Amino acid sequence: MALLSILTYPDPRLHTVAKPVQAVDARVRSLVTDMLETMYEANGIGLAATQVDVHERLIVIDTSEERNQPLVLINPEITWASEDKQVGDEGCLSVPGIYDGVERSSAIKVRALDGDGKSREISAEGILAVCIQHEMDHLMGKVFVEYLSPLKRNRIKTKMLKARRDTERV
Ligand code: GNR
Ligand code: NI
Repeated sequence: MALLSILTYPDPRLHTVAKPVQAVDARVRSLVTDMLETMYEANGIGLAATQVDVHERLIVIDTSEERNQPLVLINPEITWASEDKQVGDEGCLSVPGIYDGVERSSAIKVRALDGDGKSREISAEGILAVCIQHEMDHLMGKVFVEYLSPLKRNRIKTKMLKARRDTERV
């Protein structure tokens, strides 16, 4: 097990488009373990491989209150998305301290391989649907702040760069 470091916006590597996972082998299972550990340690409800600088289509999620229901989605594809949309406040481990509204489909169906390499289709609504859409955006190189106005996004960018400078000065 190992904690992985999480890239922070505006790191250009966050805009990399991930490639499919070729095989759910020992390397991938070990990455899943490390990503789950990193997500739990950071108190996040999801983590995409992109955020730990691995550009493969793999995400881990746990939206349970008890933090004991890990969900592993490998090569996820949305097979259905509701026309009905909802705006909800989002945050991101790669954009710490920033929360703002993003419009997403209220319900989705997703086909993906699980941690054992078995194909599954899951239906999601509520925070799980939001989280899956947020994570799948990461795999496409998209960070949620890109849905905000250019003004807000630039303020966030400046704030993040300043925070980075401040920590580097210590
Ligand atoms: O921990 C997280 N919380 C969250 C809250 C609302 C909408 C999306 C998320 S995902 C985020 C973890 C993260 O950055 N995943 O990429
Ligand atoms: Ni995120």
